[in-house]
Amino acid sequence: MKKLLAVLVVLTIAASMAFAGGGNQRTQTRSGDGNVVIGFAQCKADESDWRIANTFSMMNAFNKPGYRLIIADSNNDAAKQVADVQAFIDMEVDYILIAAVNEDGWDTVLRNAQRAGIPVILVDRTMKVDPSLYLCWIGGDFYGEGVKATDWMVKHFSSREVNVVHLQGQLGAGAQVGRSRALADGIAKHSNWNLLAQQTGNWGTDTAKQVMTSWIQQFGSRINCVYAENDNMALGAIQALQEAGIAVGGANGVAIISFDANRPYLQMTLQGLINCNVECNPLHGPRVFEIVEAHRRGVMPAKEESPIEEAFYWDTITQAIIDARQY
Ligand code: GZL
Repeated sequence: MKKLLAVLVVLTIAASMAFAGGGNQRTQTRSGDGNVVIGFAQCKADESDWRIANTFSMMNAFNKPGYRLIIADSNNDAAKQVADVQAFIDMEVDYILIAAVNEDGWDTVLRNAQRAGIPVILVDRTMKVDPSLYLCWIGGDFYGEGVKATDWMVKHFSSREVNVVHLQGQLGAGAQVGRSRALADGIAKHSNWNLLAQQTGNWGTDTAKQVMTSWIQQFGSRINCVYAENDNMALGAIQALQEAGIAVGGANGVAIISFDANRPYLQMTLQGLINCNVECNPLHGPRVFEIVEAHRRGVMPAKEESPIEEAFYWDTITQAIIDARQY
């Protein structure tokens, strides 16, 4: 899958049937072939199961007559991603979509896009810039997702001592910033919550497993909660605990909190290996396509938009719930 994705990302998606546009300014396109050219700056197309679903959602949504989607994969290199966006400006694409590796460092290049008259849409990840520099943002409420998780911790642990270790996403990514802040606020509010350790697992299973293994050596059975900022890192933590012979999940094992709620990990929630899995919807493609289509007809989108997201719990999830999921 990852190899296939890597190949596909290099290819530009061109359903190059000429778009016989007429009408007002926005129906005109800049490319010589009449296609609406979309430059998508993706952070790292295969950084996680979530990101793979997100990349395919975008590719499928823009695989339509009259559109050409060009994906630039920054491999989670923030400086390269800014350069990718500048390259899209120089190519005079019609729209730029960005899933930002990092919240910071975007002012200059977004001003360049604005001067070039190219609308910018933020997909998934937030940025710390003046909102006038982009058309709109669509993504999850990352702080709200974190609060769903800490609310579950209150219910599960009530007044018992909580010794939590925190596997963070890539530092500076909007999702990491929001989810981490929610845990920090929870720890500040509850005197029986102790943060034993905190480190990035860069959204990946292998890195998370290494980090968790070192924490098990350091803290052993004192750890009774893992706050993992995505499914892939939760899996790494579970693997490390199981290899150390430590009980995972359920009512009495080390409590596992995860984010994304991709189907394979909801299966693990049903098995009780993950206690609380907070959804973050990766399927932004169709909505972003709608926003572009409407904008070309002169319709301005809302500045911010977040899909409805749920949380799933080991003691209430069912197979029917999982089977009904889209991803
Ligand atoms: C969330 C997204 C995060 C996912 C990770 O919106 O930015 O990036 O939680 C993904 O799985 O890699």
